[in-house]
Amino acid sequence: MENIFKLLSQWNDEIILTTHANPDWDAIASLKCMSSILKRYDASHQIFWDGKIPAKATEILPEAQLARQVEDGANMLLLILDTDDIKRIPKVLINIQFSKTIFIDHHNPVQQNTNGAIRYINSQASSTSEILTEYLFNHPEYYEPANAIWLYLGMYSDTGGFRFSKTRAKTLEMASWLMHSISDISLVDTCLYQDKEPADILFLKGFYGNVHFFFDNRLASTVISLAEIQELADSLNSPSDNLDSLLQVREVKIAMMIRELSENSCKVYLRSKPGFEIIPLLHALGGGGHPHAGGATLQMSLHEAEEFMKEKIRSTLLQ
Ligand SMILES: [Mn+2]
Repeated sequence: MENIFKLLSQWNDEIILTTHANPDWDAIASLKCMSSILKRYDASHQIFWDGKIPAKATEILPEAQLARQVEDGANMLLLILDTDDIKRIPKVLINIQFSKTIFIDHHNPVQQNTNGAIRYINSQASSTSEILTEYLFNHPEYYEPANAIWLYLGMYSDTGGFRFSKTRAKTLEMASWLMHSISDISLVDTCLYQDKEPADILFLKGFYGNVHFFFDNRLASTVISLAEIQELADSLNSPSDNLDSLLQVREVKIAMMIRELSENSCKVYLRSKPGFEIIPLLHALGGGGHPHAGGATLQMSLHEAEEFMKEKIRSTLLQ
């Protein structure tokens, strides 16, 4: 980590700062915090993001832009936060040859050949926000107290409110340190729990209407066809978050939602309880995520995908 920050502080050319597509609050907080540090270094940088972005995030990071083609990356440094998977960054950046590429992330590593990239991966950390907070804790000269609320929100959301298994003593120590600079903690509620669109509520009709339980209630599964959400699709905010409510059923270990993308492709979303790590299965299917939350795209019809996934889950996870 020290080496990475040393390199950044000495970098004379442009830095492109980015994160995974559809940035979550951990990604947004990390971009915000890293941008403040780069400003302190007087390092010229642009923030690129892509996909679905929470409404409030554009207020927090007004300088962030939708990712666009870079003419010549040869002198540029690409700094990627909150993923170690080059396939998850904005598509227009994937095939550009940058002078240097740096990843800072907390997910369990996805093994990939990204020649010569510098990686700081701390899989023990709850979030990228936690990693950056720890750096600032040790280097308070770069700390921007106004960012405390966003870093707290990043940690809070990636840990489901300090409940998920990656929550450790260090997480709470860092959160508690940030609290000294937070004047209005209710922003957490505003950003995370009062951010829905009417479409998000209407979506629940199909979501709950199609739930079935399998394998002695250890799998809860729901499917959403294109027709069911046609009019809602554009306004939906992370509908897979609703899977958490299926895990509230005592016997359920795995919750699954399959969403039809076209006649022959579907997106599978999985969530699971501790002791049931879904990530090896998702990696095997070409997808990714966290040990207990993630997804993959399958080239199958909705019905085929559900049968296929039920069998995979039964044979690999529910033995
Ligand atoms: Mn994260």
